[in-house]
Amino acid sequence: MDKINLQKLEELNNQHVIKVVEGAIQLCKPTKITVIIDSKEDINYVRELSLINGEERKLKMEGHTIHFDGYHDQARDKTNTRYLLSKDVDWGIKVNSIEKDKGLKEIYSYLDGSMAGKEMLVRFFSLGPTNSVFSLKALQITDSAYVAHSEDLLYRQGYEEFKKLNGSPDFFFFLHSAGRLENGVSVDIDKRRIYIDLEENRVYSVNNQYAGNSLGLKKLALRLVIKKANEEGWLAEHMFIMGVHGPGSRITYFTGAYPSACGKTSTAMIPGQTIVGDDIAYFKKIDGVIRAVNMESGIFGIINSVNSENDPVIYQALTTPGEVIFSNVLINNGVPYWGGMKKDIPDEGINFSGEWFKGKKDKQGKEIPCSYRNARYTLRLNELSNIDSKANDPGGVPVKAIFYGGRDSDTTIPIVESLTWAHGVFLGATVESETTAATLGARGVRKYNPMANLDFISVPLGIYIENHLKFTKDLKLIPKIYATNYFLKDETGKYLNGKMDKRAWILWAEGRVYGEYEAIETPVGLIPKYEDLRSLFIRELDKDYTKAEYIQQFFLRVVKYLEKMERMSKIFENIEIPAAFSKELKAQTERLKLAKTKYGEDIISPFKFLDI
Ligand code: SPV
Ligand code: MN
Repeated sequence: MDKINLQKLEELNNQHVIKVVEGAIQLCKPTKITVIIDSKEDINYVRELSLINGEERKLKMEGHTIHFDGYHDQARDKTNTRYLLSKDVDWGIKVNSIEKDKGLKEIYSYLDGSMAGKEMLVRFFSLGPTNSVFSLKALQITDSAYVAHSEDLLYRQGYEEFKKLNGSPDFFFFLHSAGRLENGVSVDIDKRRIYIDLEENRVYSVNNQYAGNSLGLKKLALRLVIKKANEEGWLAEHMFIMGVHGPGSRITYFTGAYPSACGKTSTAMIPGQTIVGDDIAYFKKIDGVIRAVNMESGIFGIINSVNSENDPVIYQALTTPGEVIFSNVLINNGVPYWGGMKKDIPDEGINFSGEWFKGKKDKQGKEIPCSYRNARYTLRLNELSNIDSKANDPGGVPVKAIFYGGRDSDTTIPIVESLTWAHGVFLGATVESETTAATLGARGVRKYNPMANLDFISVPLGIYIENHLKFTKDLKLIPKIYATNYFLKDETGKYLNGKMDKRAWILWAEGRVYGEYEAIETPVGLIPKYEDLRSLFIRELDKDYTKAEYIQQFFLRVVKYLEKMERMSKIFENIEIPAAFSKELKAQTERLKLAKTKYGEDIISPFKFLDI
């Protein structure tokens, strides 16, 4: 390392940082080492490097670039993401793990010399706002300028934050190598590994570039942070945060968890509201109030179906000058195109499969779309006109309501308010969702996904749930909890709701926070009254909302719900869970059975519950 770079490291006065960097150098054997600090010049250096090394290419629009991930590296690889464990664990959920010594040996062998002929970048970030009780420190070492550039758009700079550690080892460490590149793309995908060491607070990732696999600070950090949060009594969740704009100038902060590709970003981007974050939130109790921060400062969002109607604010950012990384879309003549953009798509160009033409088939004979279903854009939140004024507030925002939901085509109703906090935790912990293109593997398979966080939970599920149950102890104000479902379908497979209907539901929930709407009590919780939704649909969406639509959407599908309760009982019967949670499961099952007997029907009209 040259003198200037060494000096940058030494100025941190932290022997632990030096030791970690030295270890990474010895292992990866880079040809050049560059330490990046919070300065504009350094950040710009990374951006330029990504163009020089070919991981990104300039597009026509100023500030826009394209990055391609390998054809088989288009989503999170759950199979090769493993915890390094020195002894067996029983977390009550499926844990992908490898014996620590064996795993380390394997990943060290892939990382050994992985940066020969390449440049190692040493980066410092803050997870959460800087100068904040929420802030955690993260050290990222990578040979991918694309990874480092993405992190500049998605996270807050942390070199100055590291100085505040005063020599302590209380930071996370992420070591990544994209491995061998061809055309700026990782090629040794069969040797892709992501190994998480919860004891050492570090993650190794090799032979990949897709951000969910490569960026230390995104889902890799989340796993480390969930463990830390659970030990310290706070929460780290797979959640958006938004300001919901009620009547007058009232802003009410909501958070919400949905599995990947199930509507987190589109909810946080509902027109008329303001966004704090779209993916990962930290929650702490401060002076008797739950406050939350976005641990990120940008969006790594799914681009398919972003168009001027569905998401005008993001569409504007994607079609005007400004710093944006497009990934895995179609490029024709320096212009990006993607599915569902509501514009004519050219018949040829370059995409994630290389040279592309309309009708091109993969090895199985399946047509290759112009953009991959999980193709993405990366940008800073402050590129967006609807960023909330408190998005970077070190004290976070006060949380008044929490949403949970999944992609459920046949069981759960569009929105229901929990009866109590414990019932709400139960609703969150029993989320089921059909799989999407955000992870590799089959799509559309119903999977249990507690708090939409299953992939990242790094402690026993019972402890995770217990931590949620007791989180509201001694609070002045307990947030309301809602379970939502945007994906209910009729028998012919048609969605029962329009994409924008969630705007009416969220404003109903906002009014409920202030007791402005009455609700109907059903066995699964409190649902909106028809008249209230009708006036919200007119006010917010200029849409006539018929009684027939309401009934079809809010029919209580008792048999389906009971089947779901049975699936849940099976899942939980072998897990050590808090008694308060088992009580909720039993009570909801009993209420459903009672309703089934009382009404003698498999599906019950919401109006029937009005006379209870
Ligand atoms: C998700 O899949 O939940 C994402 C994208 O937010 S990533 O985790 O980075 O793959
Ligand atoms: Mn996510």
